[in-house]
Amino acid sequence: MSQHSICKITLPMKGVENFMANTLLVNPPYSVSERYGNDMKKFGAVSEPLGLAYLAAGLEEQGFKVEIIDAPAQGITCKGIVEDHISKETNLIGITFLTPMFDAVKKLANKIKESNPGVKIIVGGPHPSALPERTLEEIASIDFVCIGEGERTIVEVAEYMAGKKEIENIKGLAYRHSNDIRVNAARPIEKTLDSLPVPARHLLPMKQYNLTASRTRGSGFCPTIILARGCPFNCQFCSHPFGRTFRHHSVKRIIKEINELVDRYDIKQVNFEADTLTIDKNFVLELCRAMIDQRIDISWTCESRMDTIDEEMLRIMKEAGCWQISYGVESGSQRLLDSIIKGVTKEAIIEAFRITKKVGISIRGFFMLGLPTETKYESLQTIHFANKLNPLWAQFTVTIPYPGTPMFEQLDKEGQIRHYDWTDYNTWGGWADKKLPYISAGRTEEEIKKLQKKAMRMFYMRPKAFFELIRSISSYQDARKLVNGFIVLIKTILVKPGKIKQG
Ligand code: B12
Ligand code: SF4
Repeated sequence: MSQHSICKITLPMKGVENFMANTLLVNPPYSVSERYGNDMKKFGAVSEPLGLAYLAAGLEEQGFKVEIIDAPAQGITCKGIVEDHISKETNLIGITFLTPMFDAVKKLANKIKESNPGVKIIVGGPHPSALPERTLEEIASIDFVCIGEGERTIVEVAEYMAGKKEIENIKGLAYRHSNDIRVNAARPIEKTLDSLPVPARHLLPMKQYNLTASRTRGSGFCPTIILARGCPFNCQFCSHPFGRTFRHHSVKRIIKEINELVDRYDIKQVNFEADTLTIDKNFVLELCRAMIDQRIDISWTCESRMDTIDEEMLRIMKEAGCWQISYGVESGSQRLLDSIIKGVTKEAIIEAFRITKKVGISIRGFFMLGLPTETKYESLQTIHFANKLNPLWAQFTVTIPYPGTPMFEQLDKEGQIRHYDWTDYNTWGGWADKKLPYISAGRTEEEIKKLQKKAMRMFYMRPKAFFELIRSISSYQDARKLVNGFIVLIKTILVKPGKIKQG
């Protein structure tokens, strides 16, 4: 089957006799250049929409027909989706939706409704989950919003379409009723993650995916497995899409997913996703021991909080194949770390970096610029702190108060949100030239955007960073990625930044 063609499967029906919901799930056409800007687009990740693959697996398990279009990965446009991928049988279309995808989702939903008025459209994901009523108000062509985890909700909506379920009984759903919008009772979080079927990766164009150079070695092909959901911490910029209760898959299930990826796609590396993987030390130790005992020979990366690791854990992670951890450092100012309720001190960060390097695990650091009330001095403190910590890779993003975060609520209440053009809510706004939704008092948009580029130059153009990256090269692909990266950085010195939108 071509990786560019839509993946189709037909399953024997399990419980739905007459009217079948023929569901099409869509990752909307939101291109890598829109996300990262033209200069950085080569480095952007094209990663699998695992949320849709989880939904599809739930639908398949119940005997519903389902297809997935991953528009960015398959290079399919809005017109292409509407003209070539909606069949006479399609009656339910589900679209996944992060805040900056707003325009792409709106355009797609409107076009679908124009040419297929009978088709029902449901959206889900962090943006509509945070603003269900507003999303239905702002996009008239959408019929339903799924709030929170969607595996059970989508199946119940498909059952409703088949006349087997009352809409008011579907938990975690917002919908239109006459001229009103109704929001049903909340859906409880999925307590036992293993009760969810393995994501339907067979419906995704798996070979099209590529993670960034900073997260892969050799080839960029590095699928993701979700190990856990939920996080009890309180970082003010985080929208907690999976709630505050940490839940993980069983080690048995995780090993099964790894083995499936090895068998089907011949993977050599994998990315473990979890809101806070290392919060449960016993779980991490059990997983790593199982990987070592079962001689699972793949290398992996993960993200973690610096106050939830210790040397014993890092050593066994390394032995089990972990070669890189991403840490969210966020700021070099203790005042700002406290104000965003990060819950770590600069000393704890320095110590976490020290032991991670000592164990021999490479580090990717995330840093935020333009936090609420941040001064220019504090921005520079963050860049200097990044240089001092010296991870192998550093990522500097502009702070965006995303709906659903305490930061958004606070700034919105204070009247400090500059605009609600959701498509500009992009953390790469300096590169992709977006109008920033928040700027702290006394600072300008132009300055923050320039700073995002300057931070990268100040970090990567240090001889130490340069030579460590050269030392990390393990293949021809790695070398090519690095050369391209340096060309982009040099361009930021030579070429003036693009015009900044007014408004
Ligand atoms: C891994 C990750 C990434 C990865 C890959 C994401 C991917 N595969 O697309 C990378 C690094 C590339 C990334 C990039 C970005 N990310 Co990100 N990312 C995450 C992270 C940590 C995990 C996402 C994940 O794997 N989820 C697992 C799957 C199972 O969940 P899911 O997709 O949300 O789907 C479930 C429900 O949401 C729902 N659902 C989702 N879609 C639909 C559709 C329908 C029809 C229904 C019924 C239900 C439904 O059901 C699913 C199953 O339960 C989350 C934090 C988090 N915990 O969610 C942030 C998060 C999703 N990212 C976020 C953001 C902002 C971005 C960027 C926009 C940043 C930017 N450049 O400005 C980009 C955009 C990327 C893109 N897809 O185009 C925000 C979103 C906030 C918001 N209001 O939109 C989050 C929540 C982090 C935060 N700040 O709080 N991200
Ligand atoms: S940013 Fe990470 S540690 Fe902080 S609340 Fe969100 S998931 Fe938890």
